[in-house]
Amino acid sequence: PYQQSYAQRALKQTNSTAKLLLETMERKKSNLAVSVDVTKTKDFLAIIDVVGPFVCLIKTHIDILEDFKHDLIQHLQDLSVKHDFLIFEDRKFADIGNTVALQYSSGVHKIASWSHITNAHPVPGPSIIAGLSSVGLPLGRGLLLLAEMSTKGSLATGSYTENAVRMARAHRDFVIGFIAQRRMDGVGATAEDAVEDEDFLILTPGVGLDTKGDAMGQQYRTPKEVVLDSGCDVIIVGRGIYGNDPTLIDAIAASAKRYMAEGWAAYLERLSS
Ligand code: UP6
Repeated sequence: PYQQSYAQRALKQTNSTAKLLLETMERKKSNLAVSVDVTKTKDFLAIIDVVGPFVCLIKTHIDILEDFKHDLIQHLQDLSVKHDFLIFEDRKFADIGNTVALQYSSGVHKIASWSHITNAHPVPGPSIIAGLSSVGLPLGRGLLLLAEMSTKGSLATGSYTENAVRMARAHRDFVIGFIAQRRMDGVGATAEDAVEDEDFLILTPGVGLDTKGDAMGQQYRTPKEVVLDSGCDVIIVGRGIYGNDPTLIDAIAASAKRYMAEGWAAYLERLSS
């Protein structure tokens, strides 16, 4: 997969959301996801409308909106159609199967009803996938496992990461890939596993062009390091695009364009390397 095009890889995906994401990346020539971590609905929708043309995916933390009302979801879905991107609620589920199924389907946010992709920590073991897939699989959704994190001192390393990949390998109908910092194809595989054609999508946060990190343990690498050197598929960028002022709309658009160009150039260089 490192040297195959997104279009080639789309053809082989069995999960419809994974296929749609890869097709969208190819169509829009973008491997950029913007993480819209703002607290006001007005800023949230304004940012999405302005970065929409440059992204394959919008990543949300829906629970940080202080004025959330359910009609926001319709606006988000309208923007997703208008600009042709998928939606990823970065919920980071981490509980027992029964609880995560309820958190995913119900509550104030009803995530499964609108989010193409969500994610989970593998820490509870395979039952978390069973719980989430009981809700998401009938809806054609996809799940990412957090195999690694971008933060300093992350505990998701070594055998934890390997076991996350094994858990995903056993649930390929629903698990489409990982939040991770590098490719995971074949990681932790034994001689009996048929992993030659394995293709997990790797979505990577901790991407920034102008700084190396923040004051709370975040660590940034460039799109080139992430896509070309580490073989990741989607770059996830938050503050690198909107900084600390979500109202500077023109600067946000310019910045999204810049990250889109950097991410795509790194991908093209990877294909020809
Ligand atoms: N995120 C990480 N690192 C991870 C997993 N998730 O940063 O390992 C998420 C954060 C945030 C976004 O929750 O929404 O990616 C990164 O934002 P930033 O670009 O502003 O640092």
